[in-house]
Amino acid sequence: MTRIFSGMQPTRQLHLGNYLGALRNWVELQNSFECIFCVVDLHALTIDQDPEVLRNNIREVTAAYIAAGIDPDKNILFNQSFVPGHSELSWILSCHAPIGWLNRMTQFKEKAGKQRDLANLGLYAYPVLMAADILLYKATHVPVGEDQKQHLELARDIAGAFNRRYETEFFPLPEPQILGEATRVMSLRDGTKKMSKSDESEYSRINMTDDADTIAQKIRKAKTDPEPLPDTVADLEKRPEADNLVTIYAALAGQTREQVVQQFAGAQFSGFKAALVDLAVAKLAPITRRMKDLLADKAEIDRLLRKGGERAAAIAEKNLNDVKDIIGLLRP
Ligand code: AQP
Repeated sequence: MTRIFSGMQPTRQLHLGNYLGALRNWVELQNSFECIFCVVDLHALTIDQDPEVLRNNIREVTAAYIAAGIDPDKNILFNQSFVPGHSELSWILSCHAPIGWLNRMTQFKEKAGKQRDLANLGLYAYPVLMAADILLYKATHVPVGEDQKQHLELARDIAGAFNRRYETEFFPLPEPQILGEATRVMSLRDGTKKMSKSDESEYSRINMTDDADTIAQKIRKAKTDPEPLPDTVADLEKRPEADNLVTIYAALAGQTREQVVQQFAGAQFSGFKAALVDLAVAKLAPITRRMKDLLADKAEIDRLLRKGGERAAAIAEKNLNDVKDIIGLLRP
């Protein structure tokens, strides 16, 4: 049986990378598979949070999921902290994950920076909590952007280590699903850096809540080189900013990069950017409008999260009890 699990952190606003790299693919997957979509609010605690802002961001990410097309009745949509099993399984798995495996995680190295000793333990243990999120539901597939590939490999390693230790096949080994043209959307200011919520520059990303004027301004200011668009994709190889804009266009238009390059071959970037603005606004504006409508009724968002949380908790409780039985924890 295929069961999909994926999530996003409610740390600031979602951006085009989150949308094209993950969320938009979820919308497709919900038509064919059983899906569990989570707002991973416990993960968000790995950075300092203002409680009121965090509460709002949890509702905003929920609204973004629904506005992008996730059906909260058909799928399970909930916030992670509603289901205590995530933290509990995370502890159990952390006792099966050698520190050496965690030391290899590049995201921790990047986020902790030079002052590694001052980074919090949660940031270090983040991939184990992520493994618990997935394995708590015995999910088989996890649609993510390319940046999460290493964490997914760790989740597979931990599941395998658990299965071997207890001579069981209890946990499926979850498969990453890295889908679409835009698996790694880059910063609009630096084509070698991933578009990220935590980038200091607002001009590095397009947020899902940006209005048409802001989107236009950010795309117009996006870094490019002086050359016009080439006529083959191979010629984009050493032009990361140009490559990124072509990739974004292709993903938004539902085309391949080859098709985009053929359509705009020889065009100046000023003209291409104008076409990209129109396309981005046309695709994002309806989502932004729907998000605003949804956020006007916070009680309804909370109700949907609670309903989804209760459905998630039922699956989680059964699986966690099975794990406790396997490892010898008494359930008197
Ligand atoms: N630039 C990106 N291109 C493609 N996919 C991306 N994702 C994130 N950035 C890009 C995918 O979005 C999903 C949710 O990510 P997250 O909320 O867990 O945050 P993150 O991966 O840590 O990325 P952010 O948004 O850049 O946040 P910060 O700045 O806090 O690190 C994941 O599937 C991810 O792959």
